[in-house]
Amino acid sequence: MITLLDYGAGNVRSVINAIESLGETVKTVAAAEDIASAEKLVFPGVGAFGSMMQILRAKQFIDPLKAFLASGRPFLGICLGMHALFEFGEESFGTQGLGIFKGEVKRFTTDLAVPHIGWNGIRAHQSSRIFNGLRGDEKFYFVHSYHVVPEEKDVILTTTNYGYEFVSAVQRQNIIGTQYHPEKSGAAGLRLLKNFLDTGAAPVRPSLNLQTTRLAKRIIACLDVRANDRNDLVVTKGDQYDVREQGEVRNLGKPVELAHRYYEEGADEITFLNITGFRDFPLEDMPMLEVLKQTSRRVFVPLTIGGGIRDFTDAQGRRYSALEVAAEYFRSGADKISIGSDAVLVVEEYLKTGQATGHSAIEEISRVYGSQAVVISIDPRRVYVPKAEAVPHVVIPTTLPGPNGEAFCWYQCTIKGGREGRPVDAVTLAKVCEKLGAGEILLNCIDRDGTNSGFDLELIRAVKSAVTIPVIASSGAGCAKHFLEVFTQTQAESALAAGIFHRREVPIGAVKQYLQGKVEIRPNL
Ligand code: 1PR
Repeated sequence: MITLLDYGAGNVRSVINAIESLGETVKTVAAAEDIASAEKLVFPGVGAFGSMMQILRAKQFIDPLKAFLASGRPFLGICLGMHALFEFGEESFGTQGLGIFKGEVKRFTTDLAVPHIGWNGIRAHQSSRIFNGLRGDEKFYFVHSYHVVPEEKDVILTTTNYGYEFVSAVQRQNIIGTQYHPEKSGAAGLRLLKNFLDTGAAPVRPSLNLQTTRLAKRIIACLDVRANDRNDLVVTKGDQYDVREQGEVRNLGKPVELAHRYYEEGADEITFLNITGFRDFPLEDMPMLEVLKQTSRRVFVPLTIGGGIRDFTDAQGRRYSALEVAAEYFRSGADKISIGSDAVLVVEEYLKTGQATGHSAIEEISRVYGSQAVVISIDPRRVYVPKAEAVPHVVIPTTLPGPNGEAFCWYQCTIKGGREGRPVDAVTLAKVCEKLGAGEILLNCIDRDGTNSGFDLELIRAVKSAVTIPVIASSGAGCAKHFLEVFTQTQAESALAAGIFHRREVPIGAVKQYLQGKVEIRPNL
């Protein structure tokens, strides 16, 4: 029996799922006595340091936690759960932590994008049972803006490089803390969790002790999901967003099964897009929530879900906010949500006044769940113009001239799955969304979607150079070489594909094999 400290600040479902997948049962802490009687305690902290400590105090968990930590029983703190072990958190003006380890928690001071998001390596500084069976070049999933700075060097278990070397795990006897999320780190993460639970295992040090670690470029599998004409929920795929073939919605498989296949093949993340979400309301479309719940029980990499995230009033006049819709997705197992159509309308409103309302879906969801949890999915279409001043939008010169020899183009944002063009360009949209609190851009391209002709590098460069948040290049992947192109000829942090994976033309493993040694990636197992 593993006891899990959930203090009610966020989604701990994925940690429970990961532990249960190892054949263990999980009991969540309901009262202080549950901490006192725990055999092994896992503490996956979520949110901000100050509010975490405040809730722990209000629930009178501090003393039982300190008593547990002094007892020598096994403790694993994940992310903020590790931060809690230290004396002070800079994030909340010097809020006091549990003070088990001397030192503090500081914000990253680097020119690189913060939060540090994605798969990075670990360098071992001491032996530990958690390294059993790990090679040493595995990567783990990080998502954080703060890191610990221990005063006592002997507690440092691993370090990781992001602009500089920071402490990514600590251990003293049976107290272990990791900055990375084992529950989202695929097979290596599950192994690490299993090692933590296996208290009898001997401490080892991974054979390969890397001198420096690097953040990997991510390969993402995307599943466009909708009900077909027989009302079965299927993964479909369009050609330039047209998903019908001879009148029928293309059926490329079942969502949960396909997601699991991609997880096993080495996808670094999985994205589900509920492509009819703009007209069906997701909270009435329960199958999608069920897909997410089932997937998160078997897939241990980050999951993103998009489609229908907006304010909505149902037939009975009950109003739901976009935040409520997102909350339901998070509760069902999503790590990030993606906003499409609504983001375009929010940006149009913003551009009228140049003022944020503070109440848009982007602002509200990022305020509660953090910017790293808010992705903006852009569906742009290329519009050719003869000269740069032709339209009041961001226009770029193109090396692929238009039908009348036009040497310039702009990228018009669309809503409702490409059905309606709007007077906003993709570069401006990305910039404003970043300002409003979005943490990542999923950059599709209707012209390239389903064509296998390669990513639109001009579009990706234009958007990437306008924002500091990570950009996921999407649409057009036809072979492994296209991934190399996008990673070497643009600054995109991730690349997403759908058709080539669904049709088994190019497996994810083959893409990674091709990239190995050319681009930093999370290696195949
Ligand atoms: O507008 O917030 O309800 O969200 C709806 C979401 O559904 C948006 O993210 C939008 O991109 C997506 N969507 C709507 N209609 C379609 C369609 O295809 N008819 N899917 C659609 C867009 C997603 C792409 C695709 C890549 C890679 N397709 O991400 O996966 O282009 O494809 P490829 O590798 O085969 O070229 P809202």
